[in-house]
Amino acid sequence: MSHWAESYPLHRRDVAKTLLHAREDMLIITGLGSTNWDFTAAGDSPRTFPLWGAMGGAVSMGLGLALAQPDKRILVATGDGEMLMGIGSLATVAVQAPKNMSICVFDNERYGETGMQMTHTATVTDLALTAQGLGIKNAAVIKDESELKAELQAITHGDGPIFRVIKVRAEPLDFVLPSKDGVHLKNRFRAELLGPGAV
Ligand SMILES: Cc1ncc(C[n+]2csc(CCOP(=O)(O)OP(=O)(O)O)c2C)c(N)n1
Repeated sequence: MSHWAESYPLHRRDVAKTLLHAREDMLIITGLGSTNWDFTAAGDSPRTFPLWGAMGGAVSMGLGLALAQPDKRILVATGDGEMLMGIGSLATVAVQAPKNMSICVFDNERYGETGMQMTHTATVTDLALTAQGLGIKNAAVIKDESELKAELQAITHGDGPIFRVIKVRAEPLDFVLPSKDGVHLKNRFRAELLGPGAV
């Protein structure tokens, strides 16, 4: 079993900050677990929808949003465990090919929330190659800050679907929880996107 992830240079909270800094009016779906805490720590926003459950559903939710809102840019930021659980959704993204959608997997090679058990990516599984095999040709791995900087424009404005695995350090961090009120989270997102009449 590989423990290399404990010394990967990228820290997930910094990655979330960098992506938020570049977001402009991008809509962001975060997967349950650490990406929720990362994006809340970096700056909660009504244009961010944190999933509290539905493990494996983040990409499907982002795809629905991307198809319904073709003029808006959509980012799904989720964990490797969450992505592995919903891996089939990438095949549907590939077939639908939304130009306005990017997916960033924060890959710490661990199931963080449940105690840092190793996921498949700690050993032999390569999510970027998997995405390519499922039909998302623009898929790659980001391993350090210079690669992240170089990829920001593609993630925020490039021709989707874009899939990036961001290798982040496996590190235990404080929980920074978004609101647990799902109705509130849904309503604030809908109001931000569609106006107050949508709630
Ligand atoms: C269907 C389902 N199975 C298991 C869980 C328990 N669970 C919650 S978060 C999580 C791990 C998430 O791991 P990952 O997506 O890699 O996130 P990170 O390591 O970044 O926190 C698990 C197993 C769940 N919420 N739902």
